[in-house]
Amino acid sequence: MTDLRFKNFERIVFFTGAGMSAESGVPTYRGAGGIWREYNYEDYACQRAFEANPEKVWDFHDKRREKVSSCDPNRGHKIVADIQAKIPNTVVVTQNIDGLHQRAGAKDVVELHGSLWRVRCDPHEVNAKRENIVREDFTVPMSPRKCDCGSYWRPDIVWFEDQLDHRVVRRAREAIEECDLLVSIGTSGVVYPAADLPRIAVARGAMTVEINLEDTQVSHMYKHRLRGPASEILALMAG
Ligand code: BV8
Repeated sequence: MTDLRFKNFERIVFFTGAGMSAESGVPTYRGAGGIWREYNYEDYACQRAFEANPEKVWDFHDKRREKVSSCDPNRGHKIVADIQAKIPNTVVVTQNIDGLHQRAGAKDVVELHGSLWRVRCDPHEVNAKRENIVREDFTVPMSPRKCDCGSYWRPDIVWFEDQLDHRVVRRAREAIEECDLLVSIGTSGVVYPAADLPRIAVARGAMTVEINLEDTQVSHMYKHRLRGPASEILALMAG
């Protein structure tokens, strides 16, 4: 039986999804009570919807800010941060926008889909020079909704049909190319290009583990599939 405990590895990548934050009370996307079951992303979480009705899109994201700010990192988040502190070449690559990895103490988290706690002003023009300003913002509700240039701040989130930031994707690729263990935690693996990234670790012959409550569309590609709540399985691997 392969000993999957973290202490046997030197370059670990944690690849996380909404299931990582489920035990903190943050709703997932597709599971029971999932966001996309209640809200159609085409009305609340895409560039078209934002241009058509920025107030409505901000009302939706303020609800998410309220919810996430009422949640705390769970034991799983803390174990991931703790392992990163103990095994320096540990990188957290997340699809989550909730910032709970960082609140648990994880450093340099690679946020593939952006963050609920960052805003940007794309059309920001100073003296006809376009400059995209991006800044952290932890106000709940988000205020003021408009930048001093008069445009609406936009959540710095990668919505569907948005391109991912190529610099962020490169950081994720580099970490996964070098890892000797990739642990996928709480993701259904249905959204691309994120769902493709763990394949790099498989191709490199790294040890690959999928932690999830149930089988997913991508379970077949993992050497080990550990079933149960993320925090419990992580505690076993941290033993
Ligand atoms: C793009 C931020 C170029 C937003 C998100 C190739 C094939 C098919 C389609 C495409 C393709 N390439 C591109 C596409 C289109 C699209 C896509 O992938 N569509 C899918 C639905 C088929 N991709 C895009 O649009 C991407 N951009 O490609 O740009 C382009 C441009 C124009 C036209 C085409 C292409 C951008 C995608 C990013 C979207 N943003 N999030 C927001 O939050 O508002 S995606 C969002 O869903 C998450 O970030 C995550 O990435 C994804 C999946 O969610 P999960 O995190 O996995 O959560 P889910 O609820 O699904 O699952 C939870 C899992 O946890 C379950 O398995 C459950 O069992 C488990 N679990 C629950 N509790 C626990 C647990 N496990 C353990 N313990 C527990 N306690």
